Amino acid sequence: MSAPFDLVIRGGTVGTASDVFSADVGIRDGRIVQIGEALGAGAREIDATGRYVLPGGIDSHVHLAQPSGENIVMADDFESGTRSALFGGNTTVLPFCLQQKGQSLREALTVYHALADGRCYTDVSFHLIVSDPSPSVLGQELPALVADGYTSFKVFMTYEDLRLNDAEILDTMDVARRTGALVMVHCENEDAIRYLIGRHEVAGDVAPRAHATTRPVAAEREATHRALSLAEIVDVPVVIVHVSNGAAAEEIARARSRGRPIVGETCPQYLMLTAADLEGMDWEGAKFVCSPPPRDAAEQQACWRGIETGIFDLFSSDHCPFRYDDPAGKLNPKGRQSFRHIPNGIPGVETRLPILFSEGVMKGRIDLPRFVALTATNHAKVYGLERKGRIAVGMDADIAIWDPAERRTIRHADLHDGADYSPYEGIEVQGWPTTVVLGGQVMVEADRLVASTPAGRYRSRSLSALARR
Ligand code: DUC
Ligand code: ZN
Ligand code: ZN
Repeated sequence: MSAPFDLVIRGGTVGTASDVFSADVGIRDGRIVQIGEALGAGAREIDATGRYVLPGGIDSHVHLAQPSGENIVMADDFESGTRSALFGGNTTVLPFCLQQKGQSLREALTVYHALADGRCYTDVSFHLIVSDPSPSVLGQELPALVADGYTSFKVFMTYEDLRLNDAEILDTMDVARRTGALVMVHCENEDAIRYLIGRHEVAGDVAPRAHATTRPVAAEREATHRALSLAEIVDVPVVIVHVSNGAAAEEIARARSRGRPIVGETCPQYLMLTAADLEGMDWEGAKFVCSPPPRDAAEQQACWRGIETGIFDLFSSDHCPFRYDDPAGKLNPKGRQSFRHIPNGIPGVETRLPILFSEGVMKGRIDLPRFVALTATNHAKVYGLERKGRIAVGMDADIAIWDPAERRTIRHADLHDGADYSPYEGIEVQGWPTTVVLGGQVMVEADRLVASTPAGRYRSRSLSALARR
């Protein structure tokens, strides 16, 4: 008689967003089919004694193969980026599909699907970036794409070539109101930033550290307040992405106290880095240039409070990798002249989970269920991934098995992304996802990629649980 399960993960401690308990997990045809004690045999078995059996991470904010300016090349394509994500305990990532000005969203998606199909080591789904909200995009394309399972889109309040004005943001939010899609907003006031960049350049203050001083907390706080107000006026839920400081977090808390459905997201860089990191000698600070920029120790503590108290629902990497020592990366010829030409973004998809596990769970700031919620379950709920983010019968068998005793020092040499550095180099962590299972297939085992092919698939999404309220 054949074994009742394709795979049994036996004897581990299962963690969900609500509970922690000892159980075996039985998997068949890529799904979790039974959870309990002393399950029957599996064609394959993993002994998880002493380890945590958690939902595979869902990183709902990554950038892969995204066009990033003339002669600038992102360090990760879908193959290297998803491989790195997988080694970091993730089984699903949500990269952005960027609409270039004048381009249709369908054209942009055709390009991204061609880049991703057959090359991914995790499952993937796309958010759209709306940079050109023309009448046809808002009237026809976007509603049709929402119906096709592209149920979230991002708008920018900064970057000359991406920003939407308030009228355009209102019109784009109105598509969300009509379709049930979810809007994500990058909140920084572009005009204030332009003004400060001008002042710095006149003063000859062009080193990487000026990136932080030209994008102050006030520029993020004001834009966050405005985005929340616009969402309130249209009456739609909204995701405030990559929140870097306490004042912006307070805006979220205040909007919630008015009954607004708001999702808050923060990222490892706002817990682990500060603006002082941008002061490295010989342009090394370029390694930490991302937007919003890292702040100071007090803002790090404010972000931790947001994680501990529930202001933040999502902990994402905002993986946006560029090589440092590369003319197509951080040290491009113009970037060596002025901070404003240093591409914005840092790598982090592989280190997101170990950092939060070590700094959060192992140091007693959050418990294991909160870790699971922040890194997997909430992402699935917010972005409409109905069969993901939970260890429960019927769910996709996307599982990361963690060794909580494993101590590592983060070294880029041990990571798998396409960049040439990690902003977290030298940080010591305890706990690592040593085995990763995607759809019932063991992909990573004992630090080795054991999958012979990139088995990740594109996943269409339902409407957000928030929009369906
Ligand atoms: N916004 C992001 O979401 N990622 C990287 C850069 C940026 O501005
Ligand atoms: Zn952004
Ligand atoms: Zn981002």
